[in-house]
Amino acid sequence: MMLVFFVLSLSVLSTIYADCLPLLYLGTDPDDVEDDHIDMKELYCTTNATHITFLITCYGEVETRKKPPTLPRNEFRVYLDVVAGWGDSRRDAPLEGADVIIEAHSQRVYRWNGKKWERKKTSTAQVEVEGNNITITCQLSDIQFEGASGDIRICFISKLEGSKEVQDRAPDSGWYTLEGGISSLTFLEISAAGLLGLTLASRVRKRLGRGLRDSEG
Ligand SMILES: [Ca+2]
Ligand SMILES: [Ca+2]
Repeated sequence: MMLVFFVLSLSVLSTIYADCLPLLYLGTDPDDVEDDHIDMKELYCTTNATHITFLITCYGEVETRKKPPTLPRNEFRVYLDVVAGWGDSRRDAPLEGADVIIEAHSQRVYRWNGKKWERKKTSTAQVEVEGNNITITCQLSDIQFEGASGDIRICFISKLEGSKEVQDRAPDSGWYTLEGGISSLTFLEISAAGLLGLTLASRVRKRLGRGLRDSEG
């Protein structure tokens, strides 16, 4: 058993060494929208010491604007619930409890100020579209990271350009959860830098143990 863990830990380490940004799989969303180019399929997230990146994969090729920069023509938003007990709690809020919105199509970042959504003018998300994928990167400081304690909840929404109606939501209900928040991921990366390999191995062991228990239970 120990040997298996050791080998697995090594392979995890080498994967992380390779690019220093382990992609964390958040989930798959069904083929539930007629327009494949705004139909979200797989959602990922990754982070390093300073930035967080989201990856949206769609069922079809993402349509882009004609003029540079290459941004999605239709609307893609990432909703984050970073600070527990704070956020948009209006009755008609599309996502109750959200406190940050990142827009892929406009590169804008909004924060909930207690009453309404306020654009953070100093923040610009870096957005890249390639085939079926959209990557959205922003600084950790832009997403109220300093206020984060515990889990971070993430939800993605897509709309046709200018449409009032949401065409796709991923997940279909609830949120994806980044367990332990960003600090746990950042910690993973620091570990991968070779400072705390053993600690990482033990974390992987714990995680695997939990996975095994979950699959048994
Ligand atoms: Ca979908
Ligand atoms: Ca969906």
